[in-house]
Amino acid sequence: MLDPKTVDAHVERIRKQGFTIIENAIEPDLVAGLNDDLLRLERELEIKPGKNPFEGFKTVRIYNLLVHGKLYERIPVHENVLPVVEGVLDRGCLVSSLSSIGIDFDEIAQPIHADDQLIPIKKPHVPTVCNTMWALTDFTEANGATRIIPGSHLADHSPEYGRDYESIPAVMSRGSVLVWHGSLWHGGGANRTRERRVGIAMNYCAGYIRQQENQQLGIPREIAAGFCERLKELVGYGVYNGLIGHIDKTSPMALLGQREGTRMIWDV
Ligand SMILES: O=C(O)CCC(=O)C(=O)O
Ligand SMILES: [Fe+2]
Repeated sequence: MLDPKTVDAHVERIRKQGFTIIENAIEPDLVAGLNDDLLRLERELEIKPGKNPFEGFKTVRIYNLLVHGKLYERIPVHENVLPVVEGVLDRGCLVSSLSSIGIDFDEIAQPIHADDQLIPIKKPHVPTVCNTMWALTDFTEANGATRIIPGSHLADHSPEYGRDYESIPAVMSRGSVLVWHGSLWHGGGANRTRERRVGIAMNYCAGYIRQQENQQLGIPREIAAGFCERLKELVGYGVYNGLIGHIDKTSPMALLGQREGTRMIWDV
């Protein structure tokens, strides 16, 4: 578990340069388990590579991972990553999407973009999105490590889609995690090696904006009922600041059979 000083240092780096890398954040057995299970899912769900320049033509993505087994429930709440995200957004943050991204040989670089560029608010702005990339293999310049443009989260606009920008590769070892401000300009790299670059895109957003993947409708309620309490909150069964997301003045937690403990705004 990260100590508070280390968490603060990562949050400060994200504030200043737009990103940080948490080295060796994930236990090797979890990395290995995820790698194995993603291959199982790819086979069983017959996942095929993307068919557009954004998702890639030689890139395999599996979405909505929380419906595919208990192993994936360990990702959003990970104690070496979530505190940094909470420092950037706040404790009311939400899971925005959870998917895998496997970049295969001969894939070209993804267009540089900002993950929050479809949110129409004037830039630069406070982080509304905070995304993380778990390296399940080493990330190298040659195999498609995420390309980033340090400091670009402070720009007053998003990148022009399809234009070339100078960027650096977020090189990191298997088990490390890249965390960035949603306004940072970045994109997946080109893979010139024979080995797949595997990452988990664990994306979060602020508790007051819409999640990219609809977690409450996309995850069957019986599955969500089996989540730990923090994960239930993170997928949207909590309320933000005691108000946002309520149902008839109560927390949606009640839908999961959870006894009501949330202090609502009206109780204050
Ligand atoms: O695969 C990567 O390294 C980055 C992917 C990405 O930025 C995205 O799909 O939004
Ligand atoms: Fe992205």
